[in-house]
Amino acid sequence: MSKEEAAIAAAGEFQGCGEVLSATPYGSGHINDTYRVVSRHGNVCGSFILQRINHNIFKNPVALMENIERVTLHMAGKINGQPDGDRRVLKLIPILDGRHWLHDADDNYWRAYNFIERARSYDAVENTGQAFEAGKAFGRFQQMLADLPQPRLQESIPDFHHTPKRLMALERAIAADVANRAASARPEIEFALARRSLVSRLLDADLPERVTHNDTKLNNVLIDDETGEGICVIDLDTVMPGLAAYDFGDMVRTTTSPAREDEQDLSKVKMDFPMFEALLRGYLDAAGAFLTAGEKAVLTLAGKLITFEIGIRFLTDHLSGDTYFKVHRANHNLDRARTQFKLVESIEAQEEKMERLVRSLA
Ligand code: ADP
Ligand code: GN1
Ligand code: MG
Repeated sequence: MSKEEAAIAAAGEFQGCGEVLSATPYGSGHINDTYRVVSRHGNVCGSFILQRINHNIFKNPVALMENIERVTLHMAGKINGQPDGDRRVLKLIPILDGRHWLHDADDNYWRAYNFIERARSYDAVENTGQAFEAGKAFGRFQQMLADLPQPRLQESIPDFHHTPKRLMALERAIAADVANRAASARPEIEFALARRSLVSRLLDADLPERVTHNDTKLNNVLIDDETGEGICVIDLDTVMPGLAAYDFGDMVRTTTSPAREDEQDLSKVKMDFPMFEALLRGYLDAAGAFLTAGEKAVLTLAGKLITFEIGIRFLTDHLSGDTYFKVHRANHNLDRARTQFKLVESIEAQEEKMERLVRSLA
């Protein structure tokens, strides 16, 4: 059975799916397999999103799905009654027995969401309006989850943003050099090791734990085609306890550079200051009221540190023979690491100006 055939078979298990016509790979994520499923009810065709959860990476898919159930229900309660409410939060579709995931005979875990129509995600930022809207959407997301009732969410990936542990993993990968790539990645390895003093700075800052998204890439927010609003935050696998700074940091990484994450022409990669300003304004518009002074004080640092952290992770995966992130060409993870490190340099060059802006607005 091909991957698409397996997806079509899985799609047929979800309630109200009708007659499944097709399942087409969708989006540009690095971990899960995402499909847009088209199905027919009588003469009417509709779409939904189907995802196969990568359980080599998410070791406890049921715990992950329980987190998503709680989070989507909580947000739906807040959004209930708002105009366009059903496009503002993901809604899980149940299977016939009422559960929100399917565990198939091949040990795959699947889930399905309503398809948010008339909106799309962007892999690279195009204008300051998008940066503002992305910042605002993720800020609102944190705000809606600030009063999520106990118990604490489960950690879908423990130590996900523990940068010192990410650096230790890089050091292990350099020493093991299983793919024999360390020699050709010397400049990137040196770049990373020269910045070891950076890695513990957020953990040392004594910041409050919150419910955070933890994967706030620009392409994890859907932008409304007509109004340009950041209408729905998606990709909820890593929603778990974290620091607000992790989310803002990953927004800076993906929403201030006009280049894609794997751009090979490094001259195109930079932290664009007007984008940063728009992103910051959008984020503070939604989150400024609940963030503490300590959280506001680390926003620039967060941008640099989280960009550095993801760079370390791409480099580690390159040295380990590309076992974690999906790759589509030779040296793909190395190219991704290079863009992150170029961005870190660009942030370093503008850090004082960024700091001044944060102090004036936050
Ligand atoms: P991944 O973990 O692979 O990044 P995502 O959940 O981000 O998976 O989905 C991949 C892409 O599919 C997104 O960038 C977005 O374009 C699209 N997408 C995901 N969920 C929806 C949805 N409910 N409605 C419309 N498009 C969606
Ligand atoms: C992965 O699933 P996706 O593509 O949205 C990764 C993130 C990285 C990102 C880099 C679970 O996100 O942590 O920042 O790639 N997700 C996981 O693009 O590791
Ligand atoms: Mg995604």
